[in-house]
Order: sequence, then C-alpha cells, then structure tokens
Amino acid sequence: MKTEIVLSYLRKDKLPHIWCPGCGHGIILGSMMRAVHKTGWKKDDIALVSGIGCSSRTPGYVDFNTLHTTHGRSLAFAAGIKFSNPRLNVISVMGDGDAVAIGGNHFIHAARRNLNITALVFNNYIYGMTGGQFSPTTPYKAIASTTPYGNIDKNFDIPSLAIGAGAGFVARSTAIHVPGLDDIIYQALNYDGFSVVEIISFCHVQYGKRNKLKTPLSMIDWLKSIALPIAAYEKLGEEQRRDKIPIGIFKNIPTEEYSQKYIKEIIDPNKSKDSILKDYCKAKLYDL
Ligand SMILES: Cc1ncc(C[n+]2csc(CCOP(=O)(O)OP(=O)(O)O)c2C)c(N)n1
Ligand code: SF4
Repeated sequence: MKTEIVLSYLRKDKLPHIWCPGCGHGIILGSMMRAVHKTGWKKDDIALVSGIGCSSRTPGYVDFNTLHTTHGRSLAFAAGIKFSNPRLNVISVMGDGDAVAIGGNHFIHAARRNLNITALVFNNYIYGMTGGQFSPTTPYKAIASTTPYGNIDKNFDIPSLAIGAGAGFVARSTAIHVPGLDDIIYQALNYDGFSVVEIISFCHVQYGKRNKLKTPLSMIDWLKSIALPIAAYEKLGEEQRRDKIPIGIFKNIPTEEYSQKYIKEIIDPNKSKDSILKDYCKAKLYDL
C-alpha cells in the first residue's frame, strides 16, 4: 500500500532515475510522497522546486508542478512562485551545496522573510553530482576530492543556521529514520511560514568511498550509530556529543507568515488572507 502511494505520484516515463543504487536520496523522495499524500493536497496544487545536484533531480520524477532551476537558487524561484500564485503549496528541495554553499544567502533571507515555503535540505555532506568536492557541511577531518588531507573547515549546523536566521519550524531527521521522517515532513508541510527540515542523506559513491564507508549498508550503520533524539543528545556531556547528531524538531512556534503580514501592513488590515487570496485568484483566473 505504502509503495503504491509513492508510485502514484511518480512520472513513470521519467524512470529509471539517475541516482546510484543505494543512494539515500530515493528514500527521502518516498518519505516526501507519503507526507504529501497525508496532507490530501492535489498534485496540481503543489509546486516542487529544486536547484542543481543529485538531490535536485527529485522534481523531475514527481507529477506536481515542478521546476528544476539553477544551482543554489531553488528558494529564490520558490519565493517567486509563491508570490505569483499564492494558492500553491511550495516545496523547495536542495542539496547541502545548493542550500548553504552557493545558495546560503537565499537560505538565510528566505528564513528571515518567512513566506510559506517548505525547505527540505538533503544533506549528504558532499557535492555528490560534481565529483565529491567538500561542502559547508562536510565534517571536520573528512576526506573529499578537494580535501585530500582531511577537511579543517568548521561545518554549518543547518538547524542552528535556520533558527538564527528566523525560521519558525526547524527540524532534522535522516534517510534511515523513515517513519519519523515521514511525520516531520508532514508537520513541516502544514506549518504556516518558512519551515526547514535537514535530512541527513548518504552518498557512498562520493563521500563514503573516501571515508571508510564504501557501501550503502556501512553508511546506514554509521548513521544509526551517530543519530539520536534531541532529548537523549542533551543528556550527553560535551565530549560524548562530539560525533553525534541530534534529530527531531528543534523549533516549532507560530510566526506571522509574510503574505499575512503584507496584507495587514500594506494592503488592508481589515481583510483576511483568505478573502485577499480569493480576489487575487479571481483577478488572475486561478481556481481556488
Ligand atoms: C552556478 C553553478 N555553479 C556550479 C555548478 C556545478 N554544480 C552542479 S551540482 C553541484 C553541487 C551539488 O551538490 P549538492 O547541492 O550538495 O547536491 P548533491 O549532488 O550532493 O545532492 C555543483 C557545484 C552549477 N551547476 N552551477
Ligand atoms: S553520486 Fe552520491 S548523491 Fe549522487 S546519486 Fe550517486 S550516491 Fe547519490
């Protein structure tokens, strides 16, 4: 049944996909489809946007309104879509390179602005598509094609970055904690404002092979050994936390979504978002 749900959202004519056998990205695609299914949204009411990268191939396989844009600009296009057709549920998928390297500026400003967009960051700690260059999330001392002696840069903690920039819903899960991931994505989709879910994926081909994790199974075992719920992580001492990753929801507070604020402060404080949206869609001949 669950497989049938996922299959019902795929563009069969676009298969086979380009992902290497054992890549974590496909598992995340499955979670996304189950979460979307639970919302009850129609396919035509969803816009799925990406940049460039292995993760960014996701929209190509899914039967929504989809846009495969330029590297790092997924959120800029997502914001444009939301502004021009606010009735769409907009989801932006990005790799770690997409989201916090070349697209880092778009990421922090999207969080600050708080449009109703769900940002899903597929973090495999590496530039998968282009040959395994290090990214801003590559762990300390990890080997990448551009850090053959081990990475000495500090890495971004994506949830902290998102919280610091003002996002109201911020969570992290992994590609191996599937039921939890389905639920977190579902909650993010339902959040009225900018929501961020970092999903630790795995790339045995570009990251694993250089870091003694050559097979998908060894990457899964590694993720199992380092990921733990936030509450359990918080009980650990500083030393024990070093190689661990807390997963769960870090922040989920009501915020004033940007279009609501725009209506109140710029258009007409007495009008509701729904009535403005109705007038807007009528003028643009969109269905509501
Ligand atoms: C402006 C621009 N710069 C660089 C590239 C080359 N490029 C394509 S994908 C990519 C990195 C992809 O890594 P990531 O976003 O982490 O996604 P992954 O492939 O790991 O899923 C790069 C550098 C590009 N296409 N456009
Ligand atoms: S290179 Fe890595 S991220 Fe890209 S499809 Fe292969 S396993 Fe996945």
